Amino acid sequence: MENIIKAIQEATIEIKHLIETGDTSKSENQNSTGDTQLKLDIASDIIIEKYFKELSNVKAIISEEQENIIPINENGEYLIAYDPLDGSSLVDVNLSVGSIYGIYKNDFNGKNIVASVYVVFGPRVELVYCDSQTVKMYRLQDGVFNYIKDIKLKKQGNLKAPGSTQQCWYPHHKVMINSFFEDGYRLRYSGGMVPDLHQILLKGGGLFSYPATSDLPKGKLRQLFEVFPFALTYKCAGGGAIDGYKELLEIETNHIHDTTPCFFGSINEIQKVLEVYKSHA
Ligand code: AHM
Ligand code: MG
Repeated sequence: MENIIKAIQEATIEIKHLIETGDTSKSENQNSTGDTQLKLDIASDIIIEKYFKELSNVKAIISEEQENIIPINENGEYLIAYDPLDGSSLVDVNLSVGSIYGIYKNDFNGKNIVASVYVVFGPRVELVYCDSQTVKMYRLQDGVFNYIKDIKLKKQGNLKAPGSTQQCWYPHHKVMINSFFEDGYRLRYSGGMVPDLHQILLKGGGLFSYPATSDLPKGKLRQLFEVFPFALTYKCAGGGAIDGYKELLEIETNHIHDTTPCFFGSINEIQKVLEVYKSHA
């Protein structure tokens, strides 16, 4: 696993440079989900693939930006799914973005995730690594990733990051979100899941939601590249991660680009979501 983390660190340093100097315009391609790729998405995908292709303990990789699984070494132990530059459309307005990596064994599904990494590119570059036990944060300083601290969520926080198109929220979801605000929660939503989830983790807790909506009944966020890595991180930080009804890491993946509704948060907030959603099942 150490060589995978090293590869991610090296790719991160190159992607940081790309974000600082690269072209933020659109390419002419679409990814599997139908999003028009930015030139930055494609370039960061190429950087990551270059590093992972060198690793003999990696069996295969799959990127949010590519249609198919890329085999690396038949005898490798690990499978890696990654979103090279999540929230890339925020670079041109200079908001934070991130990379997300899920490391799996045997098969690409929630039950088989063994580690996760995300990187936040903000005023500082921070890398958060979860090995299924602890959640450790590192900061890039003078070209080196220095350990900063372990991350633990409180049982309850006061931040709320409510994603998706509000016009398409189901009535019970709308009532639930309003009730969080009536209870004193403060709105924190940038449109980049990496910085939004990082903020909730570091400020002690709260709730991030990207629900099922009338326009996207299966949500928007992709299971393998975005949802499962953060589900593992939140669980190991002492919080919860559900699709509204059950644990995210227990849901079935039928296709590598499947999406799911998702809620990540401190355990009290996750409990409240379960109560509201169960009463509308
Ligand atoms: P992307 O992978 O195309 O960048 O989309 C993922 C992003 C997440 O970072 C964020 O939480 C979500 O899309 C925001 O979507 P919305 O604007 O619909 O709330
Ligand atoms: Mg993404």
